[in-house]
Amino acid sequence: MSSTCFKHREAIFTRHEKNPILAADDWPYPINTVFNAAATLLADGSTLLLCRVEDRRGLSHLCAARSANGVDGWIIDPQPTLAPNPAKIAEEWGIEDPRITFVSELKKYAVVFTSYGRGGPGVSLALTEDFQTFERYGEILPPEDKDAALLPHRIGGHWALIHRPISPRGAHIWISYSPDLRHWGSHTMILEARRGGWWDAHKIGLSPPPIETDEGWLVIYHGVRTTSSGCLYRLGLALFDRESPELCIRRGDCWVFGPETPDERFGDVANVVFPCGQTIGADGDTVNLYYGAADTCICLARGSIRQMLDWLDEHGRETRLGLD
Ligand code: BMA
Repeated sequence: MSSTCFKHREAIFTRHEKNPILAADDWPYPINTVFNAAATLLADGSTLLLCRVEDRRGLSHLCAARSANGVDGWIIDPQPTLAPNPAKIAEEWGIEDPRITFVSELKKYAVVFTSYGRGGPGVSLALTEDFQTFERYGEILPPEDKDAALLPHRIGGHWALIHRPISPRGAHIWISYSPDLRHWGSHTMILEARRGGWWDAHKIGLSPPPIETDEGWLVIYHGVRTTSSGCLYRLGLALFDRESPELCIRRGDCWVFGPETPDERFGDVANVVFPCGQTIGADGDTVNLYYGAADTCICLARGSIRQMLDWLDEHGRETRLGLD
């Protein structure tokens, strides 16, 4: 084995002592659970989480929670902020797992989320300036596809979307390009689920939107291990070329974060950590990672971009599609 990450002891992410930072009891209206939140910093420096809220029918919508420090004092919208569109069959069973990207060219936030209908999960897009009114583009990539986020600027003149279609080749991470955010092509697989006993065998997906660094796009992705008592969702790291994000430069062999605490181990879906958003601290290095715990509540863990890049330098390796 070429990687030595099994010798690595320092933690990449540190859990916040106030976890869980948001749960169903905090909600201003009756819900079942709140988890898998997108995150962004607003112009005034406050944090907005766009949370996946599951109602007591089992269907999800998105609801905004705002906080000055990103940890507590959340002010939660009194009703759903973005609800499934009743006119769209693709959203019949709800909308889930948003990712937010601020697009400076448009001066708007792009919210990419999973729309869930009888065709399966697909990728939908809405643009907003204020998280009050939304310009809905509908389903931009058909089922079965999810775990998508837009890159914050064009690459070679085209918008770029990372996503996770299910194809006969499996559940791998892809990138697609578009001239107008509506028509998508140049579909390219960029990171493959491994096979066999690996922690990220058979099913992987993008977690929060990629972080742009001088060394490339830093990607936190989830891997799913199927066991005889259910699935285990854990997180790994990979780095992609800044100008050609379809090229994976390095990928870690070991996971860097997984379910450990009771909040993460027990809930509606046990043994799940599932981040859909992060904010970057004023130092330009601290990552505030917001993750759903056991599909039941929202937790926060902190990491460092520099430390993740160093870890990939030391423990990551080049990967070749189809060969791992
Ligand atoms: C995935 C998504 C997530 C969920 C996870 C664990 O497929 O649906 O929303 O957190 O499963 O249930």
